[in-house]
Amino acid sequence: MVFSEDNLMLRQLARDFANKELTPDLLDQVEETNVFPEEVLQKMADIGFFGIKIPEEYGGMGGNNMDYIAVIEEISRVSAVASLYVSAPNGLGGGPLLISGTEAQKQKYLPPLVTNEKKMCFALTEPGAGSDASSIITKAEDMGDYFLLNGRKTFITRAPLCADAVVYAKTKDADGKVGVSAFIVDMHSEGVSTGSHVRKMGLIGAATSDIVLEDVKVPKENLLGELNQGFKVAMKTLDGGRLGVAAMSVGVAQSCLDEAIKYTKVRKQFGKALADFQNTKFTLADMATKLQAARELLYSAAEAKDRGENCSALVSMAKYYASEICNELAAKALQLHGGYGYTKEYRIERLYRDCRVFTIFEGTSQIQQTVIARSLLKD
Ligand code: COS
Repeated sequence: MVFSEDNLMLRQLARDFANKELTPDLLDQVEETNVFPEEVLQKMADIGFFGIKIPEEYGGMGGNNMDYIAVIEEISRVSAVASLYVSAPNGLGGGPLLISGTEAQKQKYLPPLVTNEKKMCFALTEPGAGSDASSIITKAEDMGDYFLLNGRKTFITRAPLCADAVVYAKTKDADGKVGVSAFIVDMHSEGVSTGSHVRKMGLIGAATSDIVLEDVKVPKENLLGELNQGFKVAMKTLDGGRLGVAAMSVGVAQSCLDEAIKYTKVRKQFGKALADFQNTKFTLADMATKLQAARELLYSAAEAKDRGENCSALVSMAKYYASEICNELAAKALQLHGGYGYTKEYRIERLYRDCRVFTIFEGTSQIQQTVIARSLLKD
């Protein structure tokens, strides 16, 4: 793997930022309050992390996927929840605009995402449409001057914090993926509400909620992409998003390994450090090997995406493998901590909770397997 000098500098910048600014005290406070302080988010935006993949003409860095995953990996190594705020404008938030926005839409919506003036979320999932994303029933009726949206989106990360949402809705009375369109919905419009925050197991500090749409009038110019072609935009956006989750998984998995090494070197039982037991050595070696394999897979998927290849299956492999081994490493690292790992005194407890969703959100492991298998079996 060859990294450009710019890429290495950006990685170092992200590592230094995470080590300096994302302090244990701050992260404890985030867990206690379920709020990520705006001033820290603003610092991330000021450095440019919210616009890594956004072209320079819209205020971003104009970087590539390798740049993006380097930053996500380094931030998530210290705080998975902080990395969600970096991934959103570069991934599920800004992604649909970059893929299918008009020039006017890009000019209006992308610069405020980069500066953190506004946040945007991705609203596809519904109570009855999770993995089966094409079975959404939120409706958008063409009323002549505007679209009228009705429906409910669920598990929308950062919804309560967002100024706008990209909402997927049916614009045609047809089954499945046919007739899905994307809309930019102003979250302050009449008829939009978010309901109460979901009480989650991990990633505390990035509020998640439903988005309820009751007779919401959406201006015609807020149709994103072509009418009835929204499903493909969602899938393309998820390719980018899944790469981000793979990077988060590698970052958190690295942290699990770091914690396991640190703890087993100092914890003594039966007269010697845990690290001196062969079982521990074998476990650490196994963890490091799987982590390295996940990292190589992540980098090759990002490189393929940067070359403009059709790499949905490779991205799914990276997301599938990295998120699964991240959970495995978290469980093994916690086991090595024994009873202490089950307490909030040790970082591993939070890492274990935070990464649990990596095999679930932006497509479960089983959805990634489906995407991979389809690419193997297609004629
Ligand atoms: N890039 C571009 N186009 C894509 C694509 C991709 N990655 N994936 C699918 N498409 C296109 C297909 O080519 C197809 O186009 P045509 O109708 O022109 O043939 C269309 O999109 C529909 O694709 P497909 O037939 O594969 O749709 P399915 O309904 O079978 O669904 C899965 C496919 C299951 C993979 C999809 O529903 C999915 O990813 N589900 C999980 C959703 C998810 O990740 N939710 C998390 C939300 S964000 S936290």
